[in-house]
Amino acid sequence: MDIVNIVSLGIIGFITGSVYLTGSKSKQAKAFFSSGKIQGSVQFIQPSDSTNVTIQVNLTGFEPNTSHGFHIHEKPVKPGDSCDQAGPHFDPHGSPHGGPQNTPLTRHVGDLGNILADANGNVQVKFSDFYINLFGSDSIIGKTIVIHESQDDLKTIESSGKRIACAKISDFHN
Ligand SMILES: [Cu+2]
Ligand SMILES: [Zn+2]
Repeated sequence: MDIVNIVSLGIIGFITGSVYLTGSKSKQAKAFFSSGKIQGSVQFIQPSDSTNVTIQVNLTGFEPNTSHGFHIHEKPVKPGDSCDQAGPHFDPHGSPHGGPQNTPLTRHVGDLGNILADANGNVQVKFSDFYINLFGSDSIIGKTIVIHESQDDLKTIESSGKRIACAKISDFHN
C-alpha cells in the first residue's frame, strides 16, 4: 500500500468516525406547563437520530380518571398565549389524522393519542414513539404540546374538543 492510499484511508476513517459520533449524540427537549391548572412537564429523549423518542409525562391538575387528546401542534406558543395560537397538528407529510399505533403517512407526526389521568388527577407515564424526531428538519423542537378537554378517538381531529393546556417544546440540557 502506498502513502496516498494510507492517507486516503485515514481520511475516510476520520470522516466515518465523525459522522458516527455526530449521529449518535443524544438529544433532549422539554415542555414546561406552569401557567394554568395543569402543571408539570413533558420530557423527550432521543439517544440518536435513528432511534425512537422516549416521552416522559409528569403532569397534575386533571379531573380524576379522564382521558385527554395529546398532540404536537405546529406553531410555538409563549407563556400567556391562547392554545389556539398553536395552529393545527404537526403534519410535515400531509397525512390524515390518526393515532400513535398507525403506520407512517397514515397519521400526523404530532398524533400522540391520549393521556390518562389517574384517580388523583395525575398523569405519570413513559412511552416511546417512532414518528416524532428531535433531529433534522422535521424536529418537534419549537413546536407545541397541546392537551385537549376530551378523548381523541384517533380518527377525527374534532373528537378531542377544546384545548385546555399547551406548552412549547424547547431544547433541554441537564
Ligand atoms: Cu391537539
Ligand atoms: Zn392529528
